[in-house]
Amino acid sequence: MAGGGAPRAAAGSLLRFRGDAPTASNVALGKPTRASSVLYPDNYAARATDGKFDSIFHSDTEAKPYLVVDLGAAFSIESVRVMPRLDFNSSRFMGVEVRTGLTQVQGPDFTSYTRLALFPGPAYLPTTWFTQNLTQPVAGRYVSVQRTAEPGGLLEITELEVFARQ
Ligand SMILES: [Ca+2]
Repeated sequence: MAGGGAPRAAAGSLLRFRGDAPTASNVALGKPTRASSVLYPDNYAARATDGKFDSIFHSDTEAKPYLVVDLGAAFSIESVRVMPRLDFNSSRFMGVEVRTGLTQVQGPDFTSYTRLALFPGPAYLPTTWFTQNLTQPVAGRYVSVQRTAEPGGLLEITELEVFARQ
């Protein structure tokens, strides 16, 4: 064979150069999700991880409503971000904690998990991402999002994204 260099990537394969680090991607997308309650049947938990801005998870009124996504495996989480409601009710987004752990916790007490973020809120229009970039990656499989503001209320999440390298 002419040239004698390193084998070339087969046609159609992902080209990756030596030394490249994989880019962190949203590992919560499409993953199984559950919630403490759902106010309307169409606003079930997985609406928060479906990748769509025109669908929303909407809890009932509770002391500490929450949402939990199972990433399916442990990841080294580098950042998380949450998109509240996109309309005027975004102001209900208050005291929202994001935590992660390696084992399933039923809830509503997620204090055994590592806290990744506390977004005091409220959100104002136009609604934008609430983002927390972690100084050190945190290992986790289950990611909880919980309204901790007193008194209780509603938790409404358009999207939850969890970034890790795969
Ligand atoms: Ca959605």
